[in-house]
Amino acid sequence: MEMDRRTFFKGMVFAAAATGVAATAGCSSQPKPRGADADPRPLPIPPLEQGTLQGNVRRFELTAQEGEYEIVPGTNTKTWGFNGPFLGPTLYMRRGETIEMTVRNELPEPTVVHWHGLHLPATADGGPALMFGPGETWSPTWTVDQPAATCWYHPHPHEKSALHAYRGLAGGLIIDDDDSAFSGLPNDYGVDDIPVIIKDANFTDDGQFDEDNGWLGDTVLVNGITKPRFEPTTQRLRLRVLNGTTMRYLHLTLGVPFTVVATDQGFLENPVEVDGVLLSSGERVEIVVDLEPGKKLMLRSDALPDDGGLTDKDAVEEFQVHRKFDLLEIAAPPETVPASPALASTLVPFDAPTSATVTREFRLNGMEINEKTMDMSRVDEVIDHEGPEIWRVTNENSAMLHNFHIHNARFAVQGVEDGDVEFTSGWHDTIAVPPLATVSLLVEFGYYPDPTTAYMYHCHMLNHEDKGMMGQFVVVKPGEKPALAPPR
Ligand SMILES: [Cu+2]
Repeated sequence: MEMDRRTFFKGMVFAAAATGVAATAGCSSQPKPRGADADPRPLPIPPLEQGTLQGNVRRFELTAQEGEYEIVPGTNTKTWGFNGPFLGPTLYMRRGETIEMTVRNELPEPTVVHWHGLHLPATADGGPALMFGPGETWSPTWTVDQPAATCWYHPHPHEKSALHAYRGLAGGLIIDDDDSAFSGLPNDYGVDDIPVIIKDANFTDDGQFDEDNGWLGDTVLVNGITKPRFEPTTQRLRLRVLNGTTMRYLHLTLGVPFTVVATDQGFLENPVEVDGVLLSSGERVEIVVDLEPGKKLMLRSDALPDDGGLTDKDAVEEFQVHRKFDLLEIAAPPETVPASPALASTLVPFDAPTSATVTREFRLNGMEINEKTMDMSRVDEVIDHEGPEIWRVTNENSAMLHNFHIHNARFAVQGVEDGDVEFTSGWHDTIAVPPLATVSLLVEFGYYPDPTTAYMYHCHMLNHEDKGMMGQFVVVKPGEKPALAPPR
């Protein structure tokens, strides 16, 4: 069925090209998402899980489990989730706290959980060497030592990250601090500070996840359901948007200008007004939008600007860069709601260093990085100092989208050669690397020397990661040699 559809689109593209019409196949004729004809349902808000706080220690318990969930109205889909049938609670933690996490595996197979965007010891990072089996628990601990940010957590088992996340193992993670209660910035979780976790899926005829054909799903979910609607009670909303899809890039629009206040790794120095923002798989963005009485909005994913940098017609079609989706309806606010105070014009000083003593090159090609596929027993890079590094990442493929994520790190984009990356301000941990482009990243790592356990860098299109598009680095003391412990 998938092949038939692809063949059909190819025909459309070629026919359009032959008649000299701009190739816009897929805009009006794209497959109808599941649940599209149903009435909107209220946007589910994942519970805010604050754990238990004793002194400075915050303890969480997460259980990865099987379940069923009504993703599409009237259909029970078999799912996986944390502490519930599908997705997981939003974890809340504050800078300076010690976290004691207990994750229990009640799934039928091994998994492990990666805290995406966090700076922490490698033994807590949740790489594939730390997988644990059914009935087992894993109890990582770390101290939160980074600015406020919207992060997330998802599985990272060897060659199965895409499948586990696709089945529903993903949740938001909010890091808070004492420096980010900015004037006019909404921060009432679930009221005006809203998590927007976007996933996509294909379904079989009997309403189950299609796991053979699910990597660019025709149906897009927000917080776990199709066709959600949010009823605002305030004039201003802050949306913490996560692209939790396996490999679908999103071009977020609202039909009105909106304001970006934070990227993956926290607040910008100054809010930036935009008409849209591109989010590759794994990236987050915090946006603020002012609503007008009587006017509803639709958060959408639009066609990717510049086709995502793809020029090859088959690739344009393969990666579905023209697809458009309604994501989240935002109902009109009450007429009586008071206007919010002006949003602060200065947020967090941007203090990225401008130079580094070590430069490394990473060439993404096919499912390889620097001509290698992932090997859990191999250390690809050794970082034996605390200072920043420059990582130059090139997508050598003209006809493939890739992006790049570094664990235990934040980076500033120093430059983009031979391509365009739409939003480069601020601190990131995941970024699109357009076809044939090179991005230069000024990377700061958490410094937790440990020769025994590796961190990962990889393409965050999870299907690519699982096919081997990943490498390992260890952080050690000056002069120290890596000595990987055997997988757990
Ligand atoms: Cu990739």
